[in-house]
Amino acid sequence: MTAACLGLGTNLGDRAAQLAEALIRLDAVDGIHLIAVSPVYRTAPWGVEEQPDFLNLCVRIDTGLSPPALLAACKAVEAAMGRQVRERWGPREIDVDILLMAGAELETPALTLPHPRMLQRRFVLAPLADLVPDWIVGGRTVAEHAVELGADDLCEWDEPESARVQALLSAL
Ligand code: GSY
Repeated sequence: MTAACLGLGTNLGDRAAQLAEALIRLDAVDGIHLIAVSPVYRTAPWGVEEQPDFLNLCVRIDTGLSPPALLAACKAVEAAMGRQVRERWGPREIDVDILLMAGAELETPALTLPHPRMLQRRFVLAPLADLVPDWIVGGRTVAEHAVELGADDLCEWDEPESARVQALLSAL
């Protein structure tokens, strides 16, 4: 089993319900076991500014899957939830990204690990620092990266939506 972290985001529809559904679908995959889920953050859209705010969270898993197989599982969850192909950086029903896999550094056309842009995005680092503050990426802890990135856009704990996700997950 390998420890890994995924980042989830959504800014269309019932966002908390979609985060919970994605987590339930991931946990149902053979070879993926949910270990811990971060709080939910309400975050300013990155990339294209004229779109609704996102809800983001990170999840820690144990997995027996290889990186390409885990990527395929993440894409299958997105497809099963009806994710539409829209403009790059545009709105989306659900996004499931692999951020980190313990001991894995790779660069292929389909997948780069650690995630190549995770250290520049507060919507990734804030929930990730809640989940695995001591994990080392690029020679520093996740918590250190989060502090260094600073706070200049909306990225705040959404208590009601965190509670909704937790309640929906209690079905697990
Ligand atoms: O890269 C993931 C999708 N995405 C997000 C996101 O999840 N959260 C925020 N705040 N902005 C985003 N822009 C894109 S694209």
